[in-house]
Amino acid sequence: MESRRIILSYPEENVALITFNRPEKLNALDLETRKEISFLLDEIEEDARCLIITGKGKAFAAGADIKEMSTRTSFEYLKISKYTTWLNHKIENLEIPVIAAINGYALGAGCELAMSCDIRIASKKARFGLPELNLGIMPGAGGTQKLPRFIGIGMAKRLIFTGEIINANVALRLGLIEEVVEHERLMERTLEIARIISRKPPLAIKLAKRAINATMSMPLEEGLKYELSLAALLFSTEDAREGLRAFIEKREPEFKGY
Ligand code: DAK
Repeated sequence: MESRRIILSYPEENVALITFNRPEKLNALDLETRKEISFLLDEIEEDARCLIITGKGKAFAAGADIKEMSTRTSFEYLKISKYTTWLNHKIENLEIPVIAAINGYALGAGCELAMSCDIRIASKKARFGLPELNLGIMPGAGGTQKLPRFIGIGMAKRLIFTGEIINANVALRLGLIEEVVEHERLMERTLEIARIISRKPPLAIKLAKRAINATMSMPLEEGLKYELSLAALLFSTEDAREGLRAFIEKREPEFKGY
């Protein structure tokens, strides 16, 4: 499917790819783009086992669309939160893993969206930052909540207060991203990881993701109880029987998805 702001494709079986498609504006995230992603997520969740998000041109996404923001009121922001804060939350809690393939600038809302993905693979050309304060505003779609969780309170405050833009190697060292690759290898490497994920038993992936996401804000003891209930539940699946049996029989498992 192709539209003005987003390209949705399926580069491999069970792997969906969303590409931000407004390179002339460095893929600035306007409301139309956000709505398009939001509408596509339900379909992708049903049709794919892994989603990759990337950007066309020299940016992943250089932030919210500043021109559009310049006339927006507080009231309007509250009204469209479904497409800002809660869109990121939806991506974070999608039932399939989401990988950000960060090809260039991931600034402001672009960085917030990347932080909402499960895994971040970046090109050496990628740049990261939350420079909202330069504009007299502040991160408003998860930035102040998620950046400290990724890189610690002190470094998050430094980046947010100064608006400093960091490169991919620094982002890797700080723990904001999981891997840096040569620019030309970005999609190849991301697809490699997506392929591995898409061949795992989907219910196990879904519950493992849920166990991690749902318990991050719980005390450890509560998290352990939650994990136990999900881990025990998986023993009722055919895929668990198959995976365990295949190991014992020294063969590759054939997962069916139930
Ligand atoms: N919005 C709109 N247009 C943008 C843009 C953006 N964020 N970033 C770049 N562009 C446009 C430029 O205006 C330019 O368009 P034309 O002038 O050609 O029409 C084109 O993209 C190319 O950009 P440049 O000419 O500037 O390219 P350079 O290579 O020279 O510079 C740059 C690249 C990334 C350093 C520069 O473009 C830049 O500084 N961009 C702005 C980065 C930024 O400040 N990002 C944060 C935006 S604020 C909230 C939720 C979320 C947010 C706020 C509230 N609530 C729920 C309340 C989020 C806020 C943000 O993300």
